[in-house]
Amino acid sequence: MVWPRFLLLTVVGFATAAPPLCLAQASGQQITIEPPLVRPATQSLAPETKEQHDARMKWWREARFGMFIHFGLYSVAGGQWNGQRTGGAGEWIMHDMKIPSGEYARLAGQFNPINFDASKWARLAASAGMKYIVITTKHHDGFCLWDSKFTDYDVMSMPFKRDIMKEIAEAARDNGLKICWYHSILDWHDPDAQEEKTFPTYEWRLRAQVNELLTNYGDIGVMWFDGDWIPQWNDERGERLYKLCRSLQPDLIVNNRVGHQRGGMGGFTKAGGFSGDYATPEQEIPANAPSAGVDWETCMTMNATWGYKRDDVAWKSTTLLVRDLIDVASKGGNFLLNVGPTGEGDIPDASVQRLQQIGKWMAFNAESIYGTAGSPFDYKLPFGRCTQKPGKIYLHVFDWPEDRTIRVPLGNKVAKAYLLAEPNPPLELEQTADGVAIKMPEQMLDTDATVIALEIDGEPQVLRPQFVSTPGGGGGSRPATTRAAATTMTTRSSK
Ligand code: FHN
Repeated sequence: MVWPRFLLLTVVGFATAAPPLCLAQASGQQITIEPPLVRPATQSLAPETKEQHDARMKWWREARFGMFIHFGLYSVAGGQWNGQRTGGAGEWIMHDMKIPSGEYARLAGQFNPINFDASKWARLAASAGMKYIVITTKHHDGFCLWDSKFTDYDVMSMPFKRDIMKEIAEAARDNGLKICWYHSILDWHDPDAQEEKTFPTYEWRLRAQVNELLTNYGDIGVMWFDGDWIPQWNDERGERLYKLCRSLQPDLIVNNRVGHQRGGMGGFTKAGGFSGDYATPEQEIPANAPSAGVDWETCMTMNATWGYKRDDVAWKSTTLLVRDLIDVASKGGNFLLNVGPTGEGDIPDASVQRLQQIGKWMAFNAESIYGTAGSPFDYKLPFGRCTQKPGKIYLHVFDWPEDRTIRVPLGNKVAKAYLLAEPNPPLELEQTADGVAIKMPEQMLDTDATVIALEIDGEPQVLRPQFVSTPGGGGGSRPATTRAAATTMTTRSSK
């Protein structure tokens, strides 16, 4: 440890109340910190105009669909410990099976994902129509999947000795995808993260590692923080971390779990809380479109676990996943769909199949998802969902009408209606006082969802049809669509 430089860094870069001794003590290793590794963090961020904010959020809002990857030591365990199965999610096995930290850390010696092929993962995401990847750099168990100078609990100190963040960042870019980092504030491994007395030391290390992740791997799209519910975390620390992130990468987007006021799995930040750049519902889709201007992203598992769990075969159908993507887009949100690779580094076949099938649907229908805005109808359409673009309305038909007629309560003149996947011949349509009636072919083109495109003049003019009882209710206040929650968590009470 080179004191003068260390002191220098503390003053400029990661100013928290950390006593300088902590680093060496924690890992018992002599660490040399290379300036100029850290650029001084500006404690204040220039206020952003709406135009600047919209420009920063543009790629993300247009992307709509991303891959979430939970990969780490828990992938090696695969949901089992000493032959016992965990009742919770794979990535919570250390906590749920009360595995002593030292015992769990021995998994690191077995972490050797020989089949890990970042290009294969990135190609799969791209082939599914996904536009960005959010991968775990460090989950709650504290193990780091990149080359960190601030701990020896990382891949470079293990047999594997390959920087996973480096490889996946390159592969993502080679496949036209944005690379984004998931990073857990909760850390079961770091001794200083367990109580308030030592937490400032951990916070120093957290900021130093976030600095590495935002300095050593090129442009990062999103910092996806998690584990924000711990009692030691608060909005003051969150805002400081947010500013550090944006000072290192001004175009970066940071989720609301950087703060401490998230309202549970619903994922929206309570009024007055520090909300980062967007809300993060988990395993659920809001019943109605959140108020305009609120950016949000639902993250969802394909089975009932985020991290790999050998015996979890509760796979959702492709139809359900395609319709969840559409449902989210129809309410103006993004969909972050998860994969949990095995300890060998393979993405489970069931996930690969579903992503390839979603990719087939997107191959014909992506235009009705990317860069769209949510439905102009503030009520649920009986046949499915709706997204829009200037001059275009996309009807996503889930339920094929018995009388082969789709009725849309739209006052605009519709110039043309056609099946997005089979535009010719255009569909017959009739305009009435109640809107437009579109004649459908006999067979549903795609049972996951068949998309009809309407070319309209001007802004959508929404009529209030008979089938809507209460304004805006779309059948009254429906509960959010919740999919099987992954785990039973004790420490989640505050979430
Ligand atoms: O505890 C984590 C969980 O393991 C997983 O990472 C999800 C993904 O959003 N987030 C937390 C639960 O809210």
